[in-house]
Amino acid sequence: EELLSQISEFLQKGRAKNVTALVQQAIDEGIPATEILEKGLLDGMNIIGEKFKNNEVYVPEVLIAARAMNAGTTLLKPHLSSSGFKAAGKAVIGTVKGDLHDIGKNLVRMMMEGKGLEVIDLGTDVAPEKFIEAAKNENAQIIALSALLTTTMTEMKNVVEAAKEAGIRDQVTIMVGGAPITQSFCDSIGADIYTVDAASAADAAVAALT
Ligand code: B1M
Repeated sequence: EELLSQISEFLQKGRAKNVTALVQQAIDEGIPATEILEKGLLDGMNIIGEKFKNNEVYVPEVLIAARAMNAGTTLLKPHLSSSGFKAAGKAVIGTVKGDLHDIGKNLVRMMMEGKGLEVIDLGTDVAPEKFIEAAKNENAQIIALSALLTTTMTEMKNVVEAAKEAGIRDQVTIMVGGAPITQSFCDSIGADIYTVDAASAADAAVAALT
């Protein structure tokens, strides 16, 4: 517990080296990866998020905290992947156009990979045409979209429309998620699946493939 709150505190300070060292220590001590993620890394990110909202910290601090977060989750990746059933299938994933938030998207990718899916990560600020082009070229069954801003979530609708225009709408499952996304938003834009977190996104992807 002490160790996990230290991880949270170093993450808030953006100290990537300390975060990775302590995450490794926690893994070595046998603390479950999901616990390290939730009570260490995500706890720290939530506190930063609150302070960001209240103007107690600014973009540069949040950015270095996010780097520390991504460093920590990369280390956790092999341990997050749940064993058991592995699905064969391909997904393209990205954060929508205009949106640079990538932590949630990276978690979804890791969890999907943990379930055996091949995931093509298009990164952040991805235009609708890019998603469609990649899905076609890669023969992906799933397009997974992440958005963190109320101003960019509307781009998800453009991806659905682009899939229709390209004639591939029936061949792909379009998944959406991110803090501002809801089930009713998903329904309203004609996407297929909304999930609240990365683990359920991976489960839903597997279900969609089988
Ligand atoms: Co930004 N930011 N940010 N930010 N930022 C938020 C999102 C915000 C809520 C902060 C706030 O004001 N309280 C706010 C959005 C307000 C709104 O639109 N309603 C905000 C803002 C305003 C901005 C800027 C506009 C600030 C500015 O410049 N003035 C700017 C926009 C830049 C841009 O994108 N064009 C900006 C910039 C940044 C940083 C670059 C500094 C940094 C991002 C760095 C990075 O990602 N590499 C950043 C961060 C880190 C945040 C907060 C603090 C944390 C986000 C995060 O990573 N959370 C965030 C505040 C907050 O969320 N409390 C905030 C952890 C992550 C694991 O959660 O991504 O939600 P999340 O993923 C979750 C679920 O949503 C879900 O799974 C994950 C959990 O398992 N999920 C999916 C995500 N994608 C999914 C896809 C799925 C399924 C589930 O299916 C496909």
